[in-house]
Amino acid sequence: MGTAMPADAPGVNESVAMRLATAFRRHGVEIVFGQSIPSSFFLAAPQAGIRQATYRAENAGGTMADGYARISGRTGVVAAQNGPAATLLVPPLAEALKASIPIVALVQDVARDTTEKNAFQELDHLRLFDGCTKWARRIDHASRVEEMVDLAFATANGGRPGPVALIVPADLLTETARHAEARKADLGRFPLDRSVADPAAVREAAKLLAHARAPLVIAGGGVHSSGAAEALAALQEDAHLPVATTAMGKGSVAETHPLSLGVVGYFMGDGARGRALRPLVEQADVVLLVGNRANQNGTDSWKLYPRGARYIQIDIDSTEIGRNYEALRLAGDAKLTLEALRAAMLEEGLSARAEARPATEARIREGVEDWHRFTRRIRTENREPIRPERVMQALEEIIDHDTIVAADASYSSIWVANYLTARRPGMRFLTPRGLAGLGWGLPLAIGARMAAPGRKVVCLAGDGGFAHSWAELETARRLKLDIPVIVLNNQILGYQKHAEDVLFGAHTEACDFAPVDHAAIARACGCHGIRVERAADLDDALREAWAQDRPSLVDVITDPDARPPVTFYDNTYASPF
Ligand SMILES: Cc1ncc(C[n+]2csc(CCOP(=O)(O)OP(=O)(O)O)c2C)c(N)n1
Ligand SMILES: [Mg+2]
Repeated sequence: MGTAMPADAPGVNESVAMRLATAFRRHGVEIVFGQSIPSSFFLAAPQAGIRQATYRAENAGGTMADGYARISGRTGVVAAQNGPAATLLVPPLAEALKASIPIVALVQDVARDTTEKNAFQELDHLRLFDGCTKWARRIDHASRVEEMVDLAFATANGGRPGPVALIVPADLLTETARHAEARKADLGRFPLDRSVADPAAVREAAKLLAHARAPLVIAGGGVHSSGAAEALAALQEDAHLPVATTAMGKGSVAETHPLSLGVVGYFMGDGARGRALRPLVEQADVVLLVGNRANQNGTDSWKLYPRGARYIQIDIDSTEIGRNYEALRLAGDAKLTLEALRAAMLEEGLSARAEARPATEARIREGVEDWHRFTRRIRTENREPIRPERVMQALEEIIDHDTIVAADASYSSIWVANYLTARRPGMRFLTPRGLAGLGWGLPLAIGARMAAPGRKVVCLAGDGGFAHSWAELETARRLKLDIPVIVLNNQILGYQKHAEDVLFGAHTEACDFAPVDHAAIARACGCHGIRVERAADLDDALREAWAQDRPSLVDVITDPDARPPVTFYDNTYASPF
């Protein structure tokens, strides 16, 4: 049996399933992450030019769609069965809602004439998805397919991007719908519509920044979503503005630029790249937030950003502007608004900025050099158990400006933010900072790899988080994705354990695991697997992993006492530096 319905099978070309697939293709969809259901959709999809990428578990599949969207700039699409499968889409849709990533979830529903009868796996999907999507609707009539699909894509990609759920009853999919409405628009990319902030507000912002004593830009993930990295880099260089980022905004400017502070937030403690740069944030008098929702982690529980400063906020979502810091409102797309701001600043005159530049650059250079010196031994010495900082140094040496790094939640995201360098504006570091859920690393990497043919995508995960998505190693193998996965195997829920120790002076028994051989799990799934216990073997193991044409896993036995530079850990443990 084939995997696509023969095009000449009676009624196929006129089925709702086929029309759905055709409409999805019109919106640029080439891949749908799925597991066969809705079957009539997936059997019709190849004829519309859409392939299925089969996940093992729905929560991972939704996250693959997320990673795909983050890298492709197009809508991630995931499909699932009604009931239990649909419930597993809640976590990835919730992450996408918080991180503003457009996903269309196509979810099958029970047949229309069986609703409210305890049909098999019947569930109120509209209520299920209410809290984790921008929009959830059911298609009830064959005549409304095109309209509803367009509404779904416009909602996902329009304004502040986010996830939507399109619910389709199983019986509707096989119904005949003869008169497809002739629609032509491709609404599958984001940002869908670009709008620029009010020119008067842009001029006012330019004036404030041009004449500030100590201005600072803090860029968030919205810069990547808008494709605004080049525009921000031009503003940084031409208007002589220092730029820091959030974890999701990492790579929105090159961290090798002399005016880049790197990532600022809740990890500016001992060993942080940004530790010595904290005063540059605290002493800023005009702060430009762009695509940055000023959340708890990014602001170190709202203690880091200066209280007395004047804020300017560029955001596509006007409800974010001024939420945590009252701000001059620049509601609009980041790219267009940054371009307008740069032009307005050049017009305003930048002599004060140019004069201040050498001193600002010197402070940043000294801070970063200080960090290099302070962490040199921990990054380069071969200690056992292996220090994560040593792993990050090995990774820093093997990646290039085109590599996409995906990290799981917990310490992995922090190691990446702190120890890897963005070498160009637009370099991507994918972290699940919407909700910081464990298990996102590998599926984010899979989605990203599918969106970036020919590019290297590497995944970093802790052993606890990785246990949420082991099964997807088989997915990566089957889909022939050459992703190196590095597992930081400290045999504990590190963040949980260390934070409990600091906050309560004790931790619960949940924090310690029995030993797990992740390399053996990888090999059992047909992937390449290496276990590394000696730091001296690390670089060769990474190179070996990098050279594979299939997924590879490097299981690094790391120091359970190693902590990234979370600020509130300062002075709570013996210095390892
Ligand atoms: C789905 C989910 N469950 C629980 C948590 C709470 N949590 C945050 S960090 C952490 C520990 C993670 O351990 P591991 O993945 O091994 O990384 P490590 O900190 O040891 O490097 C836990 C349990 C979470 N963020 N997400
Ligand atoms: Mg761990």
